[in-house]
Amino acid sequence: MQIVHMSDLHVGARPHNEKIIYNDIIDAFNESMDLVIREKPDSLIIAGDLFDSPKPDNDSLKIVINRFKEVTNSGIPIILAHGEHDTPGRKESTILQVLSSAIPNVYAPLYESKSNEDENTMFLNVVKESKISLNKLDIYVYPYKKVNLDMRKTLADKLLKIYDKEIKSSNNKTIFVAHFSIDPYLIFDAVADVQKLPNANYIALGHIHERIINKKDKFFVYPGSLYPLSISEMKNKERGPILVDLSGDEPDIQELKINIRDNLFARISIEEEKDILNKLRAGIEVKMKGILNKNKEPIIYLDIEKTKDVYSRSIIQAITKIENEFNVHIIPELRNIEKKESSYNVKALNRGSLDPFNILINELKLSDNTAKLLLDLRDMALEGDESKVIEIFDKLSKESLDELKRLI
Ligand SMILES: [Mn+2]
Repeated sequence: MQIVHMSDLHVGARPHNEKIIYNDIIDAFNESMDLVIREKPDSLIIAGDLFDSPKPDNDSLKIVINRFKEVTNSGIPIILAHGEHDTPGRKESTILQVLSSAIPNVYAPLYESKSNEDENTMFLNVVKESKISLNKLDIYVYPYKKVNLDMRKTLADKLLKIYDKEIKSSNNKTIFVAHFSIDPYLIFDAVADVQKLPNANYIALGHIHERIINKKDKFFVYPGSLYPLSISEMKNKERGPILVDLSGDEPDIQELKINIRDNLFARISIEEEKDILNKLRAGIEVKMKGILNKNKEPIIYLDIEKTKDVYSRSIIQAITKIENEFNVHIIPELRNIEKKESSYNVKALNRGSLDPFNILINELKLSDNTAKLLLDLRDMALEGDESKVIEIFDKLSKESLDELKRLI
């Protein structure tokens, strides 16, 4: 008897508005579904955050529906737990319930309380209705409620005891599925401590984006995020679905691997315009030595500290050059050195077809000089440098007045 356990896929996420990561996450999802179909487990369990949003974009939705149909058509039922990201804030049907209505053998239990039941009856019903029985396997899906932490703690205190009781009374193999943190693994939003987890044969968790495999006392697993969604998630090297064999006394797990590109982090400091290229090159070169996946161009999150004499735009232009030189994708974050006390970040500028320099020249037919002055004006205004702003205004009125009048 085998199941596949996944969590925190975050399909539809587009961190830093990067299309490359959006596509990567979809690739990671597709690759995982290929593995699931290949392994043919008795069920696929997703312990929350299948989607990054309660209203995913249509492309994400279409891909998930098509792949889920393939999975269920090959005889693998899918059990979905609601997560923080794919549960809507207000009372309405969830996207997971929509999937469950649309595709046979997709389950997404979420208890809706009835007005006439007392509290104890309700808790009992929550637990009973969260149970999915599939061929000698009882799966219990803990409900995710979008309420504040104190309320979720109170709920967990009551529900986990009832789950434990119910699970003990089962004659089948049991799986408990939940999307929450537990103390001491992630304290800040833990709903209970680890001892409170019910005594199921296997506990399929989600929410913590780091991979945790615990075999002592209670057997539980956090598969971790399928793809690194931020710099803090990069240290996780193991990514992919968890294959769990429940035939023996103890679950036997196998970590299936998917092939994602490297996500790295580098930090550089630029003090003068003339150093931009060399500093970028040096910063990237060091990181390129540590690349594990040689087949896919890596993503490098580049934290750039700069003095205010260095224009953001000059850095962004140089980055495009460095990306081609090293075959990397850089996600820049710019900060001014002088302004450490304020947390103000100079956001990276748009590149490619939306490059504002190109727009000013090609669309508005401005000269290079005027376009440069206007962008400098924008940069200096963003960076709050009043004296530079006045200086640029002065230049514009001397050198570009005729051009600008033409635009009015
Ligand atoms: Mn998540």
